[in-house]
Amino acid sequence: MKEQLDLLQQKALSEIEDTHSVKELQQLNVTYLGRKGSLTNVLRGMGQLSKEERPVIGQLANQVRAAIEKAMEVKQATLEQIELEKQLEKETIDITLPGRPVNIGGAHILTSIIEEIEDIFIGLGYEVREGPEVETDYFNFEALNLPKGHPARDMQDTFYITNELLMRTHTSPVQARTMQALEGNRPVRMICPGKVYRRDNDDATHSHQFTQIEGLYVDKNVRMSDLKGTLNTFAKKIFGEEREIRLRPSFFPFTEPSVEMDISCKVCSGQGCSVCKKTGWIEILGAGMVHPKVLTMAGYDPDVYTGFAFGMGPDRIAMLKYGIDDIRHFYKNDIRFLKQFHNA
Ligand code: FA5
Repeated sequence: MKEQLDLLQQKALSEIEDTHSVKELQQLNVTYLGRKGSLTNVLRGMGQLSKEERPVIGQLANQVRAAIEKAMEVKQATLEQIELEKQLEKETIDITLPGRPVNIGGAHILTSIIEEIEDIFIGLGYEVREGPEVETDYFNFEALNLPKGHPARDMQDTFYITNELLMRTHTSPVQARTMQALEGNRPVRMICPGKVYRRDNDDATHSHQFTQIEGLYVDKNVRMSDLKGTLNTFAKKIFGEEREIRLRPSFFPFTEPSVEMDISCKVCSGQGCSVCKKTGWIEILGAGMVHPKVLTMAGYDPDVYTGFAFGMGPDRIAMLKYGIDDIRHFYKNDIRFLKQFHNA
């Protein structure tokens, strides 16, 4: 029986040594030490032993059990360590791999140009105001000296929502709103950027939805020369010192006299080319002295206060500044186009 136990120990230790996984080791534990395992099997023959032999073999069996258990413990620790190392190796992050590129967004070109224009006018002492895009017929037209049925309403083909509500066709209603809010007794110096809507057919220079920036300066003794000086300063700041401006007589029902402002063509420096249609000049805004009727309707006394107003199209200004040949690029959201101006 002693040989049997020695043999069992040798076999068990060698098999333990050869195992490659914790699972195999657990199986060996059952095979050798389990209730129906090899060691239990050998000990079943103890009954046939003499009284003297029994404690000797019993002690030996305990030593064999302890040796097998110890070997299993050591092997288990080794196998667990190996498995841990394998897992760590599998989960290692290769910090030398290049990272995935992150797409960084940027302001839309129209947002950038509007902010640039805002900065210029803030520098001249103007405040920035906002007005609603869904506007009343009263503020969009009537308060601007365009009563119902006035032929000049046709100059701006309108999207009506109801008879009294419409999508504003220009930012000029904010003039009337601002003056009314100030109750006719305080000077005004404000600009108002925002979206406007017209039933224009889309082409290279027209969009049915575009942006405008309104400007309004009302105080005592505001003159046409102040308007010219302001627009000249603005044009040189936005387009460069070498650019010239030209004011042409025009008509708007809410200003008298009215003008349109042209800027000397950047492409041909005023010589005449296809961009400026051979004239050397390109129109960017409408302006004029606020009509006395508009001042009166807003509560300002035209014998005390005078003022000028202007309305420009940032879309057209951005096109001129950056040489963009089609206004529709601004609204297509093609990232390849927009990306070019992220640092503009
Ligand atoms: C007006 O809208 C007047 N409210 C401007 C004004 C304000 C005059 C205050 C006097 C005093 P006009 O329709 O010309 O005017 O438009 C002004 C500017 O908006 C134009 O010079 C042009 O730059 C731009 N614009 C007009 N229509 C379109 C369009 N369909 N697409 C893109 N830009 C346009």
